[in-house]
Amino acid sequence: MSTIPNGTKVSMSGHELIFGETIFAETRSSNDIFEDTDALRHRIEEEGYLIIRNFHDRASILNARQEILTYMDSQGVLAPGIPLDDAIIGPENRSTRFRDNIVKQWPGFLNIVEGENTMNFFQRFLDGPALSLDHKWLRAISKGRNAGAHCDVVYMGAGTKKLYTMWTALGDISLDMGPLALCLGSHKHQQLKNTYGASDAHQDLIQGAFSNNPYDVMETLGTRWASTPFNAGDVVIFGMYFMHASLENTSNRFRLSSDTRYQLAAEAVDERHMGEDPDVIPKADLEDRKPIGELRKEWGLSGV
Ligand SMILES: O=C(O)CCC(=O)C(=O)O
Repeated sequence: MSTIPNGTKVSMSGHELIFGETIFAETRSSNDIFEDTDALRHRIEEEGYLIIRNFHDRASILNARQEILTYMDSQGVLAPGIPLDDAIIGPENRSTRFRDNIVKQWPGFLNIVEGENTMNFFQRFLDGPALSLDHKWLRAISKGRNAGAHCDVVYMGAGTKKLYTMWTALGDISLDMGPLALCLGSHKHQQLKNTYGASDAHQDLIQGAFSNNPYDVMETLGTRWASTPFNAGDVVIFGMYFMHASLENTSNRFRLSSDTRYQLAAEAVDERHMGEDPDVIPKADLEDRKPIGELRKEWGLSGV
C-alpha cells in the first residue's frame, strides 16, 4: 500500500484536510492477525476498526463491479464512449444509492456481501451463526460528494448494538476518489455514546450526521481523522459507535463501495432494515428533522 506524503491535501464537505497535520495516514491493517479471532476482537475494541486488505478476491469484486457499472451505463450516468471499468462520471454528475430491489438482482454483488467468505468470517468473529441486514447500502459517489461524520447506531440501532459494518471497496479507491475516513478514538467517547449514540435518527426524526465539519469533530471530541487509499476487495469493519465519514470525491471517476451490516442471528434485529424492500423506511426531509446543532447543545457537545 502506498505511503501518503505529508502535506497531501484532501477535502471533506468543503473543508480542506492536510495529511500529517489534520488527517493522518496511520491506519493499521489487521491482516497479520486475521486468523486469530481473539486478537481481532481485542483490536476492534481497542482501536474501533479493522482494516483487512484483500478480504475479497479481486476477481469477485470485478465481477460485482461489472454488474453495477452495466446498470449505471443503462441509466446514462456514466460518461459515454469510455470503457465501463473506468467508471467516468457522466455530465449530470449524479451520485446513486441503489435501491435494494435492484441490488438483489446482482449475484456477483450478493456473493461479496453475503457470500461464504463474508458470512464465515462473521460467524467466526461473532462466535455463532450470523446474519446480514437485508438492507444493503451500495454507493456510487460522484464528484464533490462525501458522507458527513456520523455513527451508524443512529440509523440502525433498534436491534442489538453488537452490529458491525463492513465497508467494502468495489474498485481501487485513491485518496482523491473519496475513501472512508476514520475518526480515531471516537468509539471510546462515553459522552458521545450516551447522548448522540443513544438517539435514533428515524424514530426521533433528527438529522443523523453529527457534523459536516471535520474540524468541529476533532475539537469537540478530541479525536483524530485518518484515511488511506483502498484496493478492490479491501474492507473496513467497525462497530456502531465508531464515528466515520468519507473524503470528498474530487476525481472524475465514480467511487463504488458498499456498507453492509452483520450480527448474531440469535440477537434482536432492527426490523426496519429487513424485508423485501427496506428502502421504504419513512424518511422525513432533512429540513423537517430536528437540527443536530440544537441537540448537541443539550448534550454538552456543541462544536465550533
Ligand atoms: O461510503 C461512504 O461514503 C459512507 C459509508 C458509511 O457511512 C458507512 O459505512 O456506514
